[in-house]
Amino acid sequence: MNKKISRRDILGFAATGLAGGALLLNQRGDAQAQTAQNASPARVRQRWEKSYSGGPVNIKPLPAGLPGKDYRPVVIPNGAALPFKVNSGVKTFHLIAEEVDHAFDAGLRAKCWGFNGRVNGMVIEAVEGERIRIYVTNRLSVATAVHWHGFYLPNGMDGVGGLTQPYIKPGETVKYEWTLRQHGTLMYHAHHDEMTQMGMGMIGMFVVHPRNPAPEDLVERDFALLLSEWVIEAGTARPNTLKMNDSNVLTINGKVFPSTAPLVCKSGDKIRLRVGNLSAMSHHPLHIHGHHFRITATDGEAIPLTAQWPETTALIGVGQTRDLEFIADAPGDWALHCHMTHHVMNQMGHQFPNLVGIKPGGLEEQVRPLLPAYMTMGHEGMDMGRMAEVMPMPKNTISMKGKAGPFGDYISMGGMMTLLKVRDRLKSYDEDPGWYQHPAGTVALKASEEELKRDGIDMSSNDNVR
Ligand SMILES: [Cu+2]
Repeated sequence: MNKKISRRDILGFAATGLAGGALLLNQRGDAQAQTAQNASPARVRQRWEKSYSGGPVNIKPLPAGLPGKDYRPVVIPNGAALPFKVNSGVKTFHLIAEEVDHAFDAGLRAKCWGFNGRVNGMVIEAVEGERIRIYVTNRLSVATAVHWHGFYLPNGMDGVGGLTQPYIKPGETVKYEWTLRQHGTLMYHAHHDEMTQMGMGMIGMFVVHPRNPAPEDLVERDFALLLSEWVIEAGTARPNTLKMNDSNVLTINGKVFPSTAPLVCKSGDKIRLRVGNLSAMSHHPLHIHGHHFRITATDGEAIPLTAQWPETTALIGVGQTRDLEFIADAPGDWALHCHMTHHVMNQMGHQFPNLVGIKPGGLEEQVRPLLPAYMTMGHEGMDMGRMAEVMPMPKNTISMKGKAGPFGDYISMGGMMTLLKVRDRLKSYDEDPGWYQHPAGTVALKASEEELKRDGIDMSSNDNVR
């Protein structure tokens, strides 16, 4: 990985011919140019070696990689890439730790801690082989330190407050600098008073693009998604980071559904979801509908094709990243969500007694003076979505439910959920294409009398289903 990028490599990169892309370089490249010789060691590694730790420490840095030329930037729903400058060949970033008045959703704001005005959504993007310098300014009222999670770097750059460096005190700016000897999906986060500072939102994704990408590295849509969890009690203005198990706001890039921006794709696009989890206590089994993905990398290390794991649900443990890749070949609006059912609920959905099967009558009216958020859960006959819409809510809260969908009915998920919107035709990747228009006859609708009769479904007896 520490060799110079050659013309041959550049041709190989261009020869993959990314459909419709603003990329890249020299389009005269031939398809044969890309060979294993310019693949990174991570991709061709066949067996255990003496060291996996990124090779020699004192390698000569490669020139700073530039978006559109050396890499296609990741797509960051509800977020942004941290800007950079190149100073004497060193890619230079300025990360600012600060308080942020963050909107999780239209109905819920909280004073969180984040970076450069964003909570969970500020992504650092860089390129393998380049030298990076990251200034971290502390605008909080407490000391901090920032750890680069999963990186091969000199120990003193590792960012563990008190262990590998003195704290970054309020008002101070500290300089981190090293040469990137790896590529992959990595993360960064506060590493001082961890429970408080990470719980307040001081986490982010750090994507290092390969210097000489192999054809299989290139995708049309490369999404960065960071999972987290919060405890924000109804009506309060700050996350409660002391609670261990009662997270009630589950987020992707700091947003809950329906405020999570959809992942917009064109039919046939190759998609990569770079998913990280920096929740306090929860692992998240992220589940996709209508597609299968392969887990192509873990914690910034590529998995050989023969060992890739096909899944529809990938467990993203705390502190882990997974790259999930698939072809978006099924047009539609597909749910992409954590499969823990409590993690696709919003704030108000978790703390009610189980009254499945009862007829509540006037129960809610009687209970509500005592418990303003009270709503009977899951009993027969109530339209839960409507209820969530009309019931009076405490200030600064989000209801348990998602939003009205294309059929007028409520989508009963919130929290850690987004939509994968795959379309044959797209005006722009940057525009929500609206609800999917299903071709006639392809929606599950109420069966007609004729259909029931035709297929011998006898509604007057249970004999045919027992
Ligand atoms: Cu989850």
